[in-house]
Amino acid sequence: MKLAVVGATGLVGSEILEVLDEHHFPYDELLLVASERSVGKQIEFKSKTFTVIGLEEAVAAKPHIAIFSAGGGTSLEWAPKFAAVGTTVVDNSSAWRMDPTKKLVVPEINAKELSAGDKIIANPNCSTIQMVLALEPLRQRYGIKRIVVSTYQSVTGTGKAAVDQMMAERAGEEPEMVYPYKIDMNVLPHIDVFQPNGYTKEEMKMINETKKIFGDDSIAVTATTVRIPTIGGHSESVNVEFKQDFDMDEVRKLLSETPGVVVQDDPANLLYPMPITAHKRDEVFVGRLRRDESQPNTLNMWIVADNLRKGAATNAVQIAEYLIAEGLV
Ligand code: A2P
Ligand code: 11C
Repeated sequence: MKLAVVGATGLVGSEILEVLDEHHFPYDELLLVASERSVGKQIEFKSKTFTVIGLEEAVAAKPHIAIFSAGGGTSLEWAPKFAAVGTTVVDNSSAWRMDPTKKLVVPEINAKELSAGDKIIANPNCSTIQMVLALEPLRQRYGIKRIVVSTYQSVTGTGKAAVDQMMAERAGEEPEMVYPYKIDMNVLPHIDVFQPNGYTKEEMKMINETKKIFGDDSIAVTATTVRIPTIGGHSESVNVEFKQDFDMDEVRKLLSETPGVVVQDDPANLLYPMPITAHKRDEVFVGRLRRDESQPNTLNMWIVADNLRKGAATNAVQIAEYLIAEGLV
């Protein structure tokens, strides 16, 4: 098993390496790939020294799987080149997600759709993954009519430069601006670029990706995505209207029995999900479960996950693990 990590020097790339290690991922050879700027750079991983290689060299090595996290442009140009030599690409960018010929996969929900012919597989956006994973058992049981989501997203979702901006502001230093405004001590109702309909691209990702993963265009979704000055994870307030009525005890039971989901819902003891406790964890945390008393069949939930883990690295590694386990590579 030859595995390539493309974008190995980035925030998600280094998280992928941590997850590979923690999961005891069964590779025989590991190729660490980045831009020409980083070629020749040495990376220490599991007491070994790896030399970063470029994309041409990585394609020539014909890895069985390449996990990409190097931006949409790199994926658009290079994923087909890997696929052409027989590599299965698991791509973290938004480049292929809405391509009708590509699968958009959260393994716990729809990995069964994958076949050996899928050479480019898309990993959803982080804020979408954590929401759909927590909603899936409830969707199966009650059916979903409409989702209203508002997010509180970590600066790590933007990349290392954004973390640097926040930390420089916090230290009273002159920051290199990544966001249009100060992020520390502030909240930006703006993630990714604005679209002609007034929504941001991040909001449209949540809307469109949710429908594709659930395989149901009839589900109504609306989103407001917001950047807050935190690291550790993305938080989401989700208001979901079901087709049928539900029972609160059953909702808790269904969620607590869902692999990858942890219920933290004990307000009397001040237990609820937070980015600080979700940080570096692979699971999605759910709490503040309560009936929306303003309309029938509707539930309020608070969902938190480490966006670099289940939102990116962990989900991608799980797809790769599934491909190996099912003999699809
Ligand atoms: P490099 O470090 O050589 O720039 P982040 O989102 O944290 O900034 O990380 C982006 C990752 O994608 C880095 O590993 C970066 O490598 C990689 N990357 C960016 N542009 C390219 C490119 N054109 N080809 C290959 N890797 C790229
Ligand atoms: C953010 N969700 O938090 C974004 C980062 O489509 O994979 C991931 C962007 C993507 O800014």
